[in-house]
Amino acid sequence: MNDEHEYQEAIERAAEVLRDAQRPVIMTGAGVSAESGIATFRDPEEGLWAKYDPMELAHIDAFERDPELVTRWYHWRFRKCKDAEPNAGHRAIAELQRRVPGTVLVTQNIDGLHQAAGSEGVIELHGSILRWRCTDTGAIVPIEQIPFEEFPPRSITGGLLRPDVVWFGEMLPPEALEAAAEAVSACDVFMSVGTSSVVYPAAGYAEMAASRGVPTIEVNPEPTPLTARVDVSLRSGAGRAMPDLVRMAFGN
Ligand code: BV8
Repeated sequence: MNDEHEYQEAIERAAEVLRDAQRPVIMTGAGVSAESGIATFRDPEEGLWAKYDPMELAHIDAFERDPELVTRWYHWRFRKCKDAEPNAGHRAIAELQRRVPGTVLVTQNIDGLHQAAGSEGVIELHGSILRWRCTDTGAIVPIEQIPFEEFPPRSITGGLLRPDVVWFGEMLPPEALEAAAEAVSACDVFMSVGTSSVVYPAAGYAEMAASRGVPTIEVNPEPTPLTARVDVSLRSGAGRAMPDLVRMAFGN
């Protein structure tokens, strides 16, 4: 059977599942922003950062060791996000939320593109690059208020400013963890879109849903540790699969 035929069959199966869902959970990773031109964690980053491993830099130890390097990296990533537009995958997920009001969107991404596509109530498991935080007072500073004339930037009280994201080795925000766990324990469909499914606790949610007998769907052009476990695997980019799926499930 050729890939295209398999893809069409899988879209139909996934649409059948999604059509009846009242409380789907959609969990996204860096792959959903790939078609907006934002490199994922495992793509080689172009230019200056090709020699650094994102898994090394997105770590509290890296910030403590070299706050200038880490804040420069995040400022560079922010400039990529700032120029990026949501893609058809982000827009289809926002459309799904409108079609099925009980949908809960949980993202590992920090780029704000789901919100830019019109998604609401986004659970940001790993925070947001659009917010920075004073390491002294905890005060939150929107990125547009930071002049970035010095690295690491400092708050008005002189404390170091860091991105309001969750680094490896850091706890996730309790309110996000709680909201995500609640949504996963109540969902009737679980979709994993554009994530390598290797980072915990996010990577554990699909198993939590599957162990309740909830149908699971994965959208990823590559296999992941989850692929063998899900009920339907859409081996495609989210920019194609998500619009196809929403159209097949709910019509134009
Ligand atoms: C914590 C924010 C308690 C910053 C990120 C249990 C078991 C094992 C390990 C652990 C565990 N519990 C904790 C750990 C340690 C660690 C962990 O999971 N390590 C892994 C590597 C084994 N977890 C933590 O430290 C977490 N903290 O649990 O607190 C604690 C505290 C102290 C000590 C122990 C425990 C914090 C994790 C959060 C880290 N922050 N991001 C930033 O963005 O800079 S993680 C970052 O990488 C992402 O946010 C994401 O979560 C993660 C993986 O990235 P993905 O989103 O999946 O992207 P990736 O590039 O990997 O994959 C992209 C995918 O897209 C690919 O599969 C590709 O095929 C696909 N794709 C490509 N194009 C497309 C596409 N898909 C669709 N369409 C396309 N067009």
